[in-house]
Amino acid sequence: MNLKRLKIIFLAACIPWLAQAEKPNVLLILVDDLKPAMGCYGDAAAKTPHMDALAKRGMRFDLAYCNQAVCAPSRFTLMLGSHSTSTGLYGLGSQLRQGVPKAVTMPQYFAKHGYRTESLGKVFHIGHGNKGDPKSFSVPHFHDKVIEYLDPASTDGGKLTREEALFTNQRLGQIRSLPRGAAFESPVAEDADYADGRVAEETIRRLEAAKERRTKDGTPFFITAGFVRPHLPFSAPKKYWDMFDPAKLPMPKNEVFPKGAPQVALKRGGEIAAYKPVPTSGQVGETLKRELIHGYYASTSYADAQIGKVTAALDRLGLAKNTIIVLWGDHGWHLGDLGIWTKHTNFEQANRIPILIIAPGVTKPGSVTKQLTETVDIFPTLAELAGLPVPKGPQPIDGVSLVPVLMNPQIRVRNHAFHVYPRRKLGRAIRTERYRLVEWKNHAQPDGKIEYELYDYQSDPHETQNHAATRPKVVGELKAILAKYPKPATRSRRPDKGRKK
Ligand SMILES: [Ca+2]
Repeated sequence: MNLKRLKIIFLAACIPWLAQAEKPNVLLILVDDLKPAMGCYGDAAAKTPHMDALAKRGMRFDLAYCNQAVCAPSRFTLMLGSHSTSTGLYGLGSQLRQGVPKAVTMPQYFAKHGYRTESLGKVFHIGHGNKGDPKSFSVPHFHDKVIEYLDPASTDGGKLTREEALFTNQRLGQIRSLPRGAAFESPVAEDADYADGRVAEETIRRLEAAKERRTKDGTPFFITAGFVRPHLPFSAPKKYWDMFDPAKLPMPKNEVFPKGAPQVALKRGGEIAAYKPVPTSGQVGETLKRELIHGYYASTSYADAQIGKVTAALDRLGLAKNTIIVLWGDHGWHLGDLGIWTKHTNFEQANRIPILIIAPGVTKPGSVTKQLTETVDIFPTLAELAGLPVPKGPQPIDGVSLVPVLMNPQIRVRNHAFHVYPRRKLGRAIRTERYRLVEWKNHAQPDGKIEYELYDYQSDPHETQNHAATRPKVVGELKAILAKYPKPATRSRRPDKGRKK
């Protein structure tokens, strides 16, 4: 008997639904721009009781990283199990079916194996020329807004704002002629006055229908629910803002770039400056800084409350015992640390993400692992948990299954995480438990200058210093890991002129 067969028998013994040949359901919860600013990750300021409760039910991944810190590419890596360096899908306007026409996405793969797949809210990035991927789902996508305002003052009295236009594929060639919308608003409002409340309500209706279907004909479900806060603008009902005393929120401690970091790695302004009253230079004053941080925490609590409604419905319907739940943030967020706001960097705060996995009968409640994890690992992990064959693409599958780790948090299936961010050069990063190496290289100019960053999270957790010049041995070891990665795919063309968001 070979090892693979033994492993299947072992797994079948461990996972009740494999033994009974009964497929588990999957509920994938995506949260836009959510860094681990959550109680369960030790953030004392955060108020996230529902996500904390999820962490208590399964496994928390403490060293989880996105593969690229921007919405659309990050979601492609999740849905394909492929790095953007394998597909060329680096941009907000990158088109999945142009770049990888025959790709079989994770939900498509589950559908091929008898699942009914559904999607609600922000799943694939829609906007900047992108329209989602109908092939991935059994039924039409339930679409709702990302950029949303209730207060007319936020939109110059109801005008179409730049970000609203970008996220709804309107006036894409004339974005600069449109007014900026507000960075935040806090009206007295009901949860369902904003998209996340409506997405939660519809997800609950879908779960109810899925339960009936499962009882009637045994069809398992794969439902992906995408929540948009804490993505900007921080539009959330006042009651969530009122949960915080802004004077007590943590302010950034280090607001300067790391010493010795190459220019190409750095960022000022960008997305944050697309919202008023942020100065167009992107400089954020002290009062505004506190308001933005307040908005991020309030928006996170609002999203958390919607997630709580969905998980309560799962329990009420008796689905929790055979439903795998994954909670994932699409990338991290700079809250003024290093003087940077939003994402789009290769630094720790933009790339570290929350991942929670609850696999009934596999994960122990309240377990925690320091296994380095990437977004691309979720596809092969869910496939194995569901007893499906190992996904083979046709797109390159860069992820590894985390099932051994789910069964034992001490086990290691990889020794680093890989992520990238493209600027004038492509920044490819290797994150180990202790270090991060970033290589900035223009692959179209092999003789061009290559620049390196090295951060040591043991001695310098806040990235105050680039150690690349003084630690050649460590740089050499990490470069050797990077050298094993294939040559990065060239960028798939962007059909529009939308900016990075
Ligand atoms: Ca995002």
